[in-house]
Amino acid sequence: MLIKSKKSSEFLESQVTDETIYQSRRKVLKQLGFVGASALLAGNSLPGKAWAESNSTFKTSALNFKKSEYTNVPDKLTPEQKVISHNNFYEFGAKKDQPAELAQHFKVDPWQLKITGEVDKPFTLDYDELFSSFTIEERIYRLRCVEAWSMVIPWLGFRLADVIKKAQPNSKAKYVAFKTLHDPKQMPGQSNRYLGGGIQYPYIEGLRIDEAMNDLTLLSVGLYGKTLPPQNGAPIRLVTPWKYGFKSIKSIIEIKLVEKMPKTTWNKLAPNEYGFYANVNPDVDHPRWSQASERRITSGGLFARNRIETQMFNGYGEEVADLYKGMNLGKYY
Ligand SMILES: Nc1nc2c(c(=O)[nH]1)N[C@H]1C(S)=C(S)[C@@H](COP(=O)(O)O)O[C@H]1N2
Ligand SMILES: [Mo]
Repeated sequence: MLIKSKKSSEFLESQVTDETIYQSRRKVLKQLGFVGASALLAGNSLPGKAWAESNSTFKTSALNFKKSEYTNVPDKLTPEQKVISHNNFYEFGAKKDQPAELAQHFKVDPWQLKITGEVDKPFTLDYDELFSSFTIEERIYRLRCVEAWSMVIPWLGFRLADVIKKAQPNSKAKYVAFKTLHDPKQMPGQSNRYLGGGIQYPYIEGLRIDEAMNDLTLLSVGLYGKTLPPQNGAPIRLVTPWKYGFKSIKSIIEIKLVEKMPKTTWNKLAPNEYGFYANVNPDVDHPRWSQASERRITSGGLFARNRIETQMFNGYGEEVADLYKGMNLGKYY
């Protein structure tokens, strides 16, 4: 069991920053032999952070949407510029500022998203159909990364449940498996293992069917009123706000209903650190850092101190706690 008792002084005066946790996550990859001198070279030879002003060539477009019951939150929104410039998307580089830069030429149209597997009515959505088949609504959710930083993001999207229902799952459909596009020509991290952090691509994720059908579970096609920028997972990505961010898989091409628990990317890489469930839980620490608190990214510097307590299920217990009744969440982390 990974539950540790919290010493209150431990984190209040913490010297732990995202930077150290991030380095620590990379250390595992290093131990596995994936991050070395060439990774640093690959990172350092890139042209810096000026992209935001000068290099943003990808065009997003305004979307029509309706408000939802999930827009009334007490949290302050994370500024759009931070949402689209501080990203985890290892296909475009394992550093936070790399995806925004290296994904600018990513082609999202044409696109095909297949809904398949244990269903009676498999179907495919092309690029335009991603925006026209379901009613798009706005939902403001907290996003809590396993690295102990968080954001508050106004997503646009629709319920995964509606997509799954349309495909008519059969009785063998117990889990849902997701897959990101595999296209090393466009995604440099997929062909350069130093840039891509040693992950085996394509990136894959999974949910239990009842988690997938939960009202909170969103397929997002936009944020801040517009289509998604590539660094945030264009044209369509998952958002499961009560789970650590790595469950929210980006740039999805396949949603497959399956009978057995699917493999997932970070769990394959370090199973003792990243579980299948990955529910946000302040009482179950990561083996190498505490999950009791997090740094909320608002305005202010990238590594500015803005530490808040992490909430069980990221504050969405009312909606999701029932899914895990009777489960030992220290074991099923
Ligand atoms: N395909 C893919 N999906 C991914 C990732 C990734 O590297 N590849 N990173 C995950 C992680 S660790 C987080 S925290 C979120 C970050 O989403 P954001 O950049 O839109 O904030 O995306 C998740 N989805
Ligand atoms: Mo993350």
